[in-house]
Amino acid sequence: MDAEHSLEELAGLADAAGAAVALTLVQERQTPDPATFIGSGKLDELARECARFSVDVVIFDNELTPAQLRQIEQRVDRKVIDRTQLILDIFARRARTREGKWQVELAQLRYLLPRLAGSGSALSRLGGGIGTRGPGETKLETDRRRIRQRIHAIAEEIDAIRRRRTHARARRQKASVPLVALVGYTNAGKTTLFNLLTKETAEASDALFVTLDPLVRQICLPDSRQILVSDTVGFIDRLPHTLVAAFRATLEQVSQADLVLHVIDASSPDREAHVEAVERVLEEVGAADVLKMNVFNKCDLTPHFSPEALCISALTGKGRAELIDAMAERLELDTRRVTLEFDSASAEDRARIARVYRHSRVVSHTTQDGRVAIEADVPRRELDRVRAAGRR
Ligand SMILES: Nc1nc2c(ncn2[C@@H]2O[C@H](COP(=O)(O)OP(=O)(O)OP(=O)(O)O)[C@@H](O)[C@H]2O)c(=O)[nH]1
Ligand SMILES: [Mg+2]
Repeated sequence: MDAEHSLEELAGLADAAGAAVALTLVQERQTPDPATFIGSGKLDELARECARFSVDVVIFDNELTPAQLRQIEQRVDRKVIDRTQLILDIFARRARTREGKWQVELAQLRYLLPRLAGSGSALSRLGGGIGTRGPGETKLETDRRRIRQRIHAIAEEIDAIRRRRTHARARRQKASVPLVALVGYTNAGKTTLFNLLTKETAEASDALFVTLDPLVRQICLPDSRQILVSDTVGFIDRLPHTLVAAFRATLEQVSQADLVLHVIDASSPDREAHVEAVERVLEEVGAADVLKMNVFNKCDLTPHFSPEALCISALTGKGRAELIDAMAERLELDTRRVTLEFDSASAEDRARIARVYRHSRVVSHTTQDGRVAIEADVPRRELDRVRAAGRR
């Protein structure tokens, strides 16, 4: 994404954080200044403009080092934050559930910890080389220790939630209901589509990062099979790493899905860059290998979009039936032909045989000397259990 579009997106993010953009400054440089990121002259200009527009806060589109942040803050005499902090701030505002709040706090603390030394603390105002000992340092150390303890406590809570989720997942696999995870760039229309598919009324809005907490609902396919659909947090270009790490439990659901439905805003001029950003995050959360399907949304705004692509409008409902058909087909097609052996004297194996008939298309069934051999097309999500039976 070029600087101009990236800044437009930053303005959208600022808006989502409740800030109004007073002015925008761009600097073209081969390499950033190691001390102040932007050049010295540009920094003076920034300080002047900040005073002229009575700016409260300066937002950098790039991630700044703790030292750069401090330097710039001193020179412009304003609060300075970077893109990562801005996104963390939005997430903090939006988090609703306990888990969501914890995940955001964890990300914020992890981001804060290495930056704690500066931030205009009493220590740096003592001036000169003072500060190797003394009250300032003691306070800093106490703060650091407290933050580390808090990080530890939160991480444990999140872990507990994650374990419960693993149990829920095990139950789901037992019931063998396939899970379709909606993913996509923020504002692509995931929640609108989720509502269209599930007849839910989750909040969808033009602001960025409206959805943070994962939602899962069951829907019924035309062939009366059930599937689960999940809506989750949107992705963004340069999604802060601390956030990806903190939301790992949430995003892991995506890597466990039977099908990832990548919702793309077909009307966005940055469509390609958004698709790439989403694919990078999918890789980062270990979901690159999950069966994936692209769906182009907002086709009411770009009616002449590629005819080969799956085009829908989550807003008007156009393409809903086609999408459901395509999902059903993908979920069914993704089967493996295997030959399974069972012991007809074992009650466990008889239950497994019943299960194979329930979830697979059986090609042949032969019995000889108490051994049952079944050749069948087995859905991928059943394979693990099937293999467990085969290994015995
Ligand atoms: N014109 C048009 N607008 C749409 C369509 N689908 C969604 N929108 C609008 O796009 C905006 C974002 O929709 P959401 O469903 O909140 O998007 P999201 O991907 O869930 O966004 P986050 O949860 O914030 O990441 C809303 O204003 C929707 O009304 C569509 O098919 N056509
Ligand atoms: Mg949403």
